[in-house]
Order: sequence, then structure tokens, then C-alpha cells
Amino acid sequence: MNKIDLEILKLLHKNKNSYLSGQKISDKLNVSRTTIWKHIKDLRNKGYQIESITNKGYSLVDIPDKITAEEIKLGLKTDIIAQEIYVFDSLSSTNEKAKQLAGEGKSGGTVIMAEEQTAGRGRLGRKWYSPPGSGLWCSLLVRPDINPTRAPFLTIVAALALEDALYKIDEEFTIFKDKNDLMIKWPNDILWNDKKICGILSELNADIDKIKYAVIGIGVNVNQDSFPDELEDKAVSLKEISGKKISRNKVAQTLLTVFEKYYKKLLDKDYNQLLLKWKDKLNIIKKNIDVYADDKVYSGEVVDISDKGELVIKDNIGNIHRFWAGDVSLRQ
Ligand code: BT5
Repeated sequence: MNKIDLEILKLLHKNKNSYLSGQKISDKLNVSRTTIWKHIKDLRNKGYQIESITNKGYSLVDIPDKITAEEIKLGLKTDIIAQEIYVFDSLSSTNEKAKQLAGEGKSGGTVIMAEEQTAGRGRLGRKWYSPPGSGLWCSLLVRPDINPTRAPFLTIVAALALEDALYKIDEEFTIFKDKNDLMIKWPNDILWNDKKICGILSELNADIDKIKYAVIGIGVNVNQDSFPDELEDKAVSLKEISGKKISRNKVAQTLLTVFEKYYKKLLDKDYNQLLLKWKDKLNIIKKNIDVYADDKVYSGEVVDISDKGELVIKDNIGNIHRFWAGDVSLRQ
């Protein structure tokens, strides 16, 4: 997008719900009204719905339903995350692209998004359903100067950010009737009434004592109207919950802004604070659960989340088991 398009957009965004005259825009940008008119036409061709009324001027009615770096950047308040944003129509997986860009030396904070993923992934090679035009499929390339043993904190940061971001989006769009319906499920899901809205896939490239880079892949179901049969009972989108179409650019902007807040705590090595907050949200302590890990099932009561973020359970003969990763289900 060229500079004048972007400047006009900024002005129209600022004056949303009112009209801004062509003269005012041309005075502000120091270009002729004909130029303004041409650029408005250009923006309309890109999918921006801009109304014009004689003697009143222009008003931004709707933005395109495409993820664009420009739209996200317009309201972004970050200074580490998303200094560079790459948006693709289609990728096999944004995590794969992020790793490739990491190899090419892209800096920490770079964000990669795609309208669709043809081979979106969950943990352990599971598939992540990522149809075009409806979700936020996003990877953050980060290069935190923390010990690799603290890497699980990247997922913690992402989970806390996702939950906060959903609450913030809720303030604007009123999505959830009851905020208690939303929960973080150890280690990497955000659930609404036991159905998954968001998943996180963190991947690490590290030496024994130094993280070279990490990729935090985040999938948010935003505007899907339905899911394939096998996911129907497990997955849900913000649109299914609220009945409203939600701007994915807004979701991205909010998420990236909040993510940086928590990521800075991680860079400050504020592990305790992050952990306390996460523990508080998990609502899993004292629950009886099954953990599926290493092709085995472990049953027991959750006694703690360790200071490294591990799930600690005590089985019925009193043995303690610790998990970095695994799948958890509550026992009836
Ligand atoms: C996850 O794995 O939940 C991590 C998902 C991460 C996806 C993002 S999208 C951007 C980035 N690029 C990628 O390639 N991946 C990341 P896991 O906990 O293993 O859960 C996977 C399971 O979730 C699947 O086996 C399905 O049961 C279910 N699932 C698949 N697609 C889903 C969807 N869109 N919404 C909810 N659940 C889904």
C-alpha cells in the first residue's frame, strides 16, 4: 500500500462514524483533491468501503475482510513485536515459514500470517484445521535472551496474552455471555465451554545454554460458521459464539499488543509473576486428571505447577510425576 493511501486511511480511521471533507484531507496531506479522489478509488478497489456525500466528505464504513499488515499496524502499540509483519494468501504452515525466515536472519518480533494453511500443524504432527479467510493463523518469531529451560514460558506468555486479548475483544464486540466460560487448559489451549477456540504450538531452536530462536504459532478460530464433523464437538469460533463477524485484523492487533506486555515480563525474567498469573487461570490444582504423555496414561491429582511450568501430579500410590507436555483430561 502506498504512503498516501495509508495516510488517508489513518485520517478516516480517526474520524470513524463521521465525515471528513476532501478539502480537509487534501490540506492535511498537502496534495490536490483530485489526488485524494484517486486514492479513495484505489482504497475502494482494495475492499475498503468508503462512503462519500456531497458537501460532507468521506467516511470509512467498513474495512476489507482480509488480513493486512497495514490495518494491523494502524492501531498497534508495540516496540518489539510486529515491527515486521508478513501476510501470505496461502502457506503450508506459518510456523514453517517463520523458521525459514529465522534461518534467513529475520529479527525477533517478526510476525507471519496466512489467510489459509494447507498443512497447519498442532503438537505431535496433529493437523490444525486452517481454512481460508476465517481464522487468525499466525506465528511469532522471537529471539529471547533466556535460558532454554525456560522455553515453556513462551507458551505461558502466549496463553496469557490470548486470554487477555479475548477479554479485550469482548469489550468491543460483546462475544461471551459469561467470562467464566473461557479458560486456559494446560498446556496450550484456550477453551470456551470445553471447546477449543485457540491453540498454541511453540517450537524451539536452541543450543544447550542459548535459544537461537523460537517460533510461537497461534491459531484463533474467528469467523468459521462450522467445522468438519470430527471437530464439531471440540472446536468453536468467535462467530459461532457471538453470531457476529469479528475483524481478524482487530484480533491480531489486540493479541500482538497484549503479547508484548507479557513477553517483556519474560525478557525481564519475571518468571514468578507469569507463573502465578498462569496458575491462577489454569484452575487445575487439586483436580483429578489423566495425562497422556509418552504413549502412556498417568492418573492422579494435580498437586502443583512447578516453577518451571511443569504439571505435577500425585498418583494413587503416592508417586509424583512431572510433565512438560501432554494431553490432559479431567476424570469424572
Ligand atoms: C494445538 O495443537 O492446539 C496447536 C495449534 C497451533 C496452530 C497454529 S496456527 C499457526 C501456526 N502454524 C501452524 O502450523 N500451527 C500453528 P494440539 O494441542 O496438538 O491440538 C491439535 C488438535 O486440535 C487436533 O488433533 C484436533 O483435534 C484439534 N483441532 C484441529 N484444528 C482445530 C481448530 N481449527 N480449532 C480447534 N481445534 C482444532
